[in-house]
Parts: sequence; C-alpha cells; structure tokens
Amino acid sequence: MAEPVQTPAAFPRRIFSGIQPSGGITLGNYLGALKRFVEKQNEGIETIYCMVDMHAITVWQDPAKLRHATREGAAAFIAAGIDPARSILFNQSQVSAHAELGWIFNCVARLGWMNRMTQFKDKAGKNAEAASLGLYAYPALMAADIMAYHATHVPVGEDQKQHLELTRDIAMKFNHDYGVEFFPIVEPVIEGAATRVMSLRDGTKKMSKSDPSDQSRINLTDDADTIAAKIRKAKTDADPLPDSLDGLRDRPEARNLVNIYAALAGLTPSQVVAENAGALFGSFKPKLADLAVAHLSPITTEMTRLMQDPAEIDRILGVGADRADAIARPILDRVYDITGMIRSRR
Ligand code: AQP
Repeated sequence: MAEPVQTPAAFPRRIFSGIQPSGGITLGNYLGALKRFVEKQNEGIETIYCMVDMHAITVWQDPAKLRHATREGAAAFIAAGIDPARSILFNQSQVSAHAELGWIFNCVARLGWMNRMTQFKDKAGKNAEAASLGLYAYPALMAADIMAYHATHVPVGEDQKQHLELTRDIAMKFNHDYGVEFFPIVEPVIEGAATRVMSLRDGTKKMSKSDPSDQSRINLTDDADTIAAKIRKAKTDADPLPDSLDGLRDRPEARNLVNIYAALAGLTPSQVVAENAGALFGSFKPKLADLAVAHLSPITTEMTRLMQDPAEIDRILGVGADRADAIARPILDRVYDITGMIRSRR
C-alpha cells in the first residue's frame, strides 16, 4: 500500500511494546525486545510497556500460571532496568481500550490480510480448525495495543515484523475509510545483533517460551549452572569459528551463538568472529556461558527479590494501568466519534 501523507508534528515520538505472559521470559525476548525497551526508556523517549495477558490466552493458559507469569514478566522488566516512574508499565487486560479498539480493528482488517500471517500458521499448525478465533485475530488486537496510544515506534524482534506491517495497513485503511489522519503509521524498531535468537537445539527454529524443550532456551529465571549447562549442550558443529561472517552462512547454530555473544557483549557479530577466528566451540562456549551468566545473573537475582512481594508488583501494574488509560481513553473516545457511535451516558 502507498504511504499516506503524514503530519509528523501531530504524532510525537512515543514507544509502545509488549511481551506475552505465556511462559517465562527467554533470552530471545530479552535480547530482541526487553533490552531494547530499556535503551529506549534511557534515551528519554516516552515509553509504554505492557504484559499482554489477553494475547497470552489466545492459546490455553492455566489461570494461576498466567497470573504468576504476568507478575514474573513485570518483575523481569523492572529487574532489567525499566523504571515504572519513567515508563508506563501495566498489564493489558486492566485497560479495556485495547479490547474495544481491537474489535473496531477486527472490522477494518481484511480476511485476506489475516490469512497471510505466518505466525498464525506456525502456531495453529496442521490443525488450524481447532485454533481459537482469538489466535487468528491476534494481530488486529496487537494493532489496537499500539494505536490506542498513537504510538509511533515499536521495538520488537524480527518475528513481529509482519504484524507491524499489518498494523500499518489497518491504520492506513481506517484513516482512508473515515477520511481522517487520525492514526500514525508506526515504524518497527528492529535493532541489534540478536533480533532473532534461535533455539539452542535447532538453529533454524526461533527460541520460544512455549517450545516443549526447556533445553532449547535460556530463561531469565535460570541459575548460573543451568545457563552454563544449556550453552555447553547447545547444538553446534565440529568446525572452528571462521574469520568472517560469510563462513557462518550455512551454520545456523554457530551463527546463533555468535549473535548471542555479540548482543550480550555489545559487539557486532563481525567483531566477535574476528576476535575468535579459529576457536573451537569447546573454548567459545565457556566464554559465552561466562558472559551470559555475568549479564543475566543480576537480573535473575533482582527478579527473585521482586517476586517476594507480589502485592507490590500488582500495585505497580495498577498505577501503570491508570496512566495508560488516561492516554488511551480520549483516543478511543475520538474513535467512537469518528466511527459514528453515540456516546450519551452520563
Ligand atoms: N527468539 C527471539 N529472538 C528475538 N526476539 C524475540 N521475541 C520473541 N522471541 C524472540 C520478541 O520478544 C517480544 C515478545 O514476544 P511475545 O511474548 O509477544 O511473543 P512471541 O514473539 O511469540 O515470543 P515467544 O517467546 O515465541 O512466545 P510464545 O512461545 O508464547 O509464542 C517480541 O518483540 C518478539 O519479537
């Protein structure tokens, strides 16, 4: 679709992003998303972050586990450096504007667009008939999450790129159909050396919270020994590291470990390869394990401390939800007005 004429002054830079409490937060979520969220907050941009619990229930979640994962995810945000006084941090279901705008976007998004979403195909698998309607509609709710705040930039991992393109299409169609310049056209922010962290067991598969194998991922709750053991057992090959990235083209597992090292060390993958040319994995893996433990252990320790006071986490999420609602409600009221819905309650 063609880019509409934008009025940038009308849409000040605002960041929104979220993580599903569909399990524990992984190294993939951390490097692809959470670490970036902290950087954006520290750049002084207005940042709104969310545990997207309504997205999580698009596949079955045990209620007690969902509650725990939501709190644990919030603890991970704070432990990683999100300051709830500077960023808005809340859980999605406490701000009903998400669901309300989600419905309106269900009526804007076209079936043909939704049918192209590869994440639905991956998650629904062969038995798509048995998948929930929510899983299919997920990207329209995600568009609503972002547009409820007129967010202009969304830091995400590579896997969310297609959903952000759909968000742009929905915003453009809404603006076009109603003859307004109401929604901004969002920019994906996909940055860094590890925008797609792969499974430790299969370098062609994304590292994921819901992978049945715990060995496939590093969780932010893993202790130092577990992290080291998972990296030691990570699938690799017998060849040494090459002296340039070209030499990793057909070696997805090796490339993955190099990318993880680069993201944790604040280097580029080329620098990591140049510094470790000729090294065998027998020596590279312990270096990577030390780096991962040094980086993640303080976060894990702080998460454990925060989780000892769940009521305080709930309080922080409640305050964040009030602040989020104060931004989203007037935007939603305008949407009802634009779409012709009578609002006459006192
Ligand atoms: N492997 C990954 N590498 C880099 N970034 C990743 N993200 C997810 N996996 C990786 C990014 O993390 C943010 C939150 O993702 P999500 O919780 O909304 O859902 P997801 O993308 O479906 O992540 P998971 O871990 O695979 O969850 P499940 O297993 O429940 O589906 C997003 O910015 C995402 O790009």
